[in-house]
Amino acid sequence: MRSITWNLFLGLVVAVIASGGCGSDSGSFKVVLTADDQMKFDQTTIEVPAGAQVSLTLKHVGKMSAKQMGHNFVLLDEGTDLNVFALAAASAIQTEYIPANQKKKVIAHTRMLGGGESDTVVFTAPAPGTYKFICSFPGHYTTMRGDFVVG
Ligand SMILES: [Cu+2]
Repeated sequence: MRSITWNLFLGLVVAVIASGGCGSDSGSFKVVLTADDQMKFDQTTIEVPAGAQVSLTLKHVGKMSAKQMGHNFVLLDEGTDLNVFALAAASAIQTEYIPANQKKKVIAHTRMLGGGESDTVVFTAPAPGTYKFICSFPGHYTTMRGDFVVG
């Protein structure tokens, strides 16, 4: 019983350290974004300082598999036509819905995740401006999109 309590306590400490939210430490700016089985990100605006090294973690907090309800985070360059990108992405199943012919438009992206999974991508924030991020799983970008503001 005692060890169960202790393990629970340790688990909590780890969870608190791991959760983070938005914040910065030693040069890297941490962002934690979640996605769920309702085809939604928990944030539609992400703000980061210009020039920051961004460490962005996407957590799929749902239960569905990557085949049914896969989610990723794809940050697109300014001026990217979302409809054109998403259409190309929809047929890029071999490359986790990152289309090879649109790769130049991708600033950073995570893996495609199923429920319970997470992935972190580290990248340097692009020039100040407002960029779009989406989930490139077929059909998801209509609800899973937001502004990535570098300021
Ligand atoms: Cu998705």
